[in-house]
Amino acid sequence: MKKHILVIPGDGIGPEVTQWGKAALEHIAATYDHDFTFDEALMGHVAIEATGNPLPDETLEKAKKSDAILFGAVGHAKYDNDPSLKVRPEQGLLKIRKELGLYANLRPILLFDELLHASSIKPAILKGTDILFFRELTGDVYFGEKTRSEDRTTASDLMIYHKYEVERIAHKAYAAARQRRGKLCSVDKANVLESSRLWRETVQEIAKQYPDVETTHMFIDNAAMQLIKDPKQFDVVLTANLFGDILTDEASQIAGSMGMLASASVGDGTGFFEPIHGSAHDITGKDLANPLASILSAALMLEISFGLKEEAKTLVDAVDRVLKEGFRTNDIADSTTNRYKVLGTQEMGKLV
Ligand code: GGG
Repeated sequence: MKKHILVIPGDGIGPEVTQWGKAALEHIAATYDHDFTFDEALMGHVAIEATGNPLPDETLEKAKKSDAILFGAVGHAKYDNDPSLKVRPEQGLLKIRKELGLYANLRPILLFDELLHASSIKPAILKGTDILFFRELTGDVYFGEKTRSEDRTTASDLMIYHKYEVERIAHKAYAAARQRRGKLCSVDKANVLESSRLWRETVQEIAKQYPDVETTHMFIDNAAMQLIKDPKQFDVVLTANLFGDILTDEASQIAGSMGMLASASVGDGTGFFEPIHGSAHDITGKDLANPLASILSAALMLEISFGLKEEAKTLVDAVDRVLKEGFRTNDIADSTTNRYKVLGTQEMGKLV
């Protein structure tokens, strides 16, 4: 198979981990005789530094022409400490999602048995958890109008959804639920928010087209609690942009670490694959980052964008084997025991 892949390493630990997602793809190409070609582009803080723009035109053009995109992370502490800065790295990520029509962000909570003890949640509660989150990605407060009063003492972010935005991601989530355990839980805050009432009404309408899927609705506050109390109750979780962002960071603790969770953003155009973690400037350049989420993002690319299921499984199995052999990066090592072999980013990437 011939495919052209754009790699956007981004900021902080992005380049360190993306190097291994790309290496995994190269290894798969060599092993299975595929022809994968690669190009690279800037986004985020590094792009602002080089061009003044978090998403340069050149990056967007390359993205539109590629068959899939492997991305690292965006962000820099400088912007967090100075909220008055108008141009921010995250704007690049939001814009590329919008421009490529990437409205559905799939975040599988893949729980490797070997990591049952890496979580602070009891293994008996976690074992058997298998959740697929559908986070809406191009609406909500992320894209609604933002205001700040002249005296700078009042601010607002518009939480806005259009019916078609809920419909299109709901169809994708229902289609996935059909292929899985046939359960879909839609998460909202319909007791308080009008945009959530539209969300719930729309999901209820779409549900009628999928009578074989069992639909439930849950308020976000309850969902956050249920996720750590009884995660096995969930199969597909469908939710809005902000709620999905928060819930999946919480869910990463089920998988043992933020460093373990991969994601796929899909919609109208080129698929976009990235770890859910951010740029983690506190550990950048220290060989401490976990490259597994990038490798697992490469696996999602193989399966979702290229339909290469066996190749994707090869990568997931490689991660599983390395964990079974007792190798860990710092974030998933249990400091109370010395039975694990703790590796840096480079060694872990090479081993997989
Ligand atoms: N790889 C994910 C990443 O870079 N996250 C940083 C970030 O600011 N994300 C915003 C979002 O996912 O909505």
